[in-house]
Amino acid sequence: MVKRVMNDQFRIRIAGKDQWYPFSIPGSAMTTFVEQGVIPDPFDGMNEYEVKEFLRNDFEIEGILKVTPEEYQNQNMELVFHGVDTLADIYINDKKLGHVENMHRSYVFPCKEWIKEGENKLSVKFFSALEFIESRKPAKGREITMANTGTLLGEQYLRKAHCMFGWDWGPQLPDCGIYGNIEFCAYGEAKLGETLIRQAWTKEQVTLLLSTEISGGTDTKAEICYRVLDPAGACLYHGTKTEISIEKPELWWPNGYGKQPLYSVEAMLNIPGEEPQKKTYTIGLRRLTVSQEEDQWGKEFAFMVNGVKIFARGADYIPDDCFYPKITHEVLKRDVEAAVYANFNSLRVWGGGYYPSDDFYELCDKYGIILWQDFMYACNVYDLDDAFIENIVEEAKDNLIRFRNHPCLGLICGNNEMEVAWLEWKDMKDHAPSLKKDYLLQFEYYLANAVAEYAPDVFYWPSSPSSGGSFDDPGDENRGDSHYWDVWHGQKPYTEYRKHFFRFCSEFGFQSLPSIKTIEAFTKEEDRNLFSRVMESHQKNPAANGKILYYLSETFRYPKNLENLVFLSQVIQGYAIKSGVEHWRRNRGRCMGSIYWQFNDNWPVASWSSMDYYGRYKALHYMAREFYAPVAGSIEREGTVCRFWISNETTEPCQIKGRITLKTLDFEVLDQIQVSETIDSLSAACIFTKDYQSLIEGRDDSVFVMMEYQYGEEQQGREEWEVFVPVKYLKLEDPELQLTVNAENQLELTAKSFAPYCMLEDKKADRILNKNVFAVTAASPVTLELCKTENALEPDAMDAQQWKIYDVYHTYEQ
Ligand code: BMA
Repeated sequence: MVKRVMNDQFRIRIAGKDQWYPFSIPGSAMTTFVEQGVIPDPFDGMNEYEVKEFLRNDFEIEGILKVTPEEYQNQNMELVFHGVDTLADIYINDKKLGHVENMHRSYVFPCKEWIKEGENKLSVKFFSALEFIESRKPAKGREITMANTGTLLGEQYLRKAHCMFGWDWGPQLPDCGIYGNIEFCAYGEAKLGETLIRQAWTKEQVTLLLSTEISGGTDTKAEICYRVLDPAGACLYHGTKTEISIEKPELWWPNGYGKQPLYSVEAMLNIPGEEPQKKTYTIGLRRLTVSQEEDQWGKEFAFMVNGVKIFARGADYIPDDCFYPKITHEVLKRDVEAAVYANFNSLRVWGGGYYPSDDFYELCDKYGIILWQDFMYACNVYDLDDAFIENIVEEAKDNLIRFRNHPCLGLICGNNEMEVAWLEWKDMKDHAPSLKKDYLLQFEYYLANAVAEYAPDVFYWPSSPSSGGSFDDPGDENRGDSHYWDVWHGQKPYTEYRKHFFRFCSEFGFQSLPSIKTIEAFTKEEDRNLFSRVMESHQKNPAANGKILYYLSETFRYPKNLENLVFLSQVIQGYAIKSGVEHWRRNRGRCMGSIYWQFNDNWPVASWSSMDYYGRYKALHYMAREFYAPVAGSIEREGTVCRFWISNETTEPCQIKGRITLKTLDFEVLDQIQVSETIDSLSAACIFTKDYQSLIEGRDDSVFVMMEYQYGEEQQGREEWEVFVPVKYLKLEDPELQLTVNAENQLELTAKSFAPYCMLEDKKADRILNKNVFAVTAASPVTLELCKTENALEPDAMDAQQWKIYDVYHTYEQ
């Protein structure tokens, strides 16, 4: 068996032009022609529009496939294309092997009869997706008239990441190329296919049920044999049995609930006289499903792992780049580490993007991130003709087979927001009833059946949000999952989150501006104004800059410059999401998940993300580390009454020692009580309630309340604070912040008076602190240190000067 990835010695040209340019795989028209200086960087200034026009071209790539005499002896040869984006004809030695039109699929072309010994010319002709969607003539009576905000109409006809045609956070840059790889395979009689690994559980043991496909040959002497290795690499089984029991399995748990031990299963195909073929799968031993028990409110919706119902804490993942070949292992690792940093235990792979590479699933296995995996359909109407049906079923099959064995896979979902759209969105309801019927066929028949066939143990959910499908009130808050956008799109105050008790909130979000360093990367000095053309172009939701200012005005004073506007926009975003999450965690049991919109960006832009395109954490991301912590305190204030809560998402009871204090802004203690409580595992409890009315009378703008608490063996200390008026009315004084480096090479920030929302940003490199966005609530310093994630830069000697300090007092003119 020969299996070779082809990635060098390729070249590319614009169709019809003579000049060739070097091309590497993965690669695309945009990656190459930006690098070659033929087109400008689309992320800089307003260049995206020029680059979009460039993508009206067709392109050709060519490469050489060398086949040795020994390889040529093989009976079968195949070219396998992973991630061809999107419309293309594929040739070997000028013989057309086929036409492809789905970037989400893998295509296998048998090609022995066209291949010769020595050099073979492999070529791919790409056709412009932009031209395709513009020239597509819809079937009569089935016209599609709707596209998402910022998205080009017609993209629903093409199986290409929808957001490549623009979204309300992304530019319209429908690139083309190969973002996966091309493999050359040569084999004899038969080829080893994929193995489905099922797990049958009893109390004490798990039995692996293995079934493997063989393609190509019918040789009855072919034999499949398996090897199972435990997490330490010791062999547990070697032989031909297809039912393999593992005693005392080491359980795989999501992040925060236990370890992620990984076993491996090797499948080998032995054919007499041939070299054995082998595939290895990394698996985790766990039972993972979604529990939908009926209860007093309706029906719960909770990931259940090894019998434990967990509260899902995470965000919605979108493609990391408009240049898909640039979404490398390093980028995905950065993402998953950022998720772990912020105490996520889950991510939702949102349906308007792409299916990430295997690396992503492997990283999520390793770090314990449960995936809510959408199929790639979002906010759309699809014309379900026979060719489309065949195409999407094959797409589902390819991807289900690819990720079904991963322990991180928690759920597969049909689409984003389409069920609810058919019932509630005016633009959607305008379409022909036959298209609405097709919705059911697509998601509740074809794709549901594909899951049942290729990933039979994975929970399937028809849409997000949904109450279970069949247009049965998908917006019902008492069943299934919910998307909530009245805060932000509906411009309601973020206190509204508290009026809702969703069973699982899989989308809710709030925008902010990206880091000033990020803005500097795509603007010239004269563009650095929120309402400049360039800034508005890097904001794809038309009303959003206005909303940022509106929400800001509710809480903060008018900022004195762009830098401070950026900072405050991020703080407001963080605070809004925090208030939603804390409320839902306080209602654990009724609500079992909060997945905020959105985790990341695909270019430098103002958006709902908590981490910007360059991987820079916004205030929200730092705040998520606190509000998503397994043990997290929160203060629920209503007028002058404060309720102090602890949420314990660990599987052990948690012993809390705390202190609740009312202070003046210059740190004078007005009231203090000690608390000591045990919080049950997997629950939330209010540990203290107090009405501060009489204590704050006449000075509500000059006091703050705080809860300090310690827990765990290391007596980790954390705090929460709250004020009784909007921060803009607080009589803040200059805290005269001092940043120093102590003997342990840690940073220490000291303030003379209350300094809410301090945030430190490294002026040079992008460094991640173990804590950021915090208040200085006492005369003693707040101590911070650099995080040493595997990815983070090694700390050089800390230098206080290299940190820019943001704080509320200095955001406005005095
Ligand atoms: C959600 C998402 C996206 C969109 C976001 C913000 O509904 O599914 O469609 O980007 O809202 O508007």
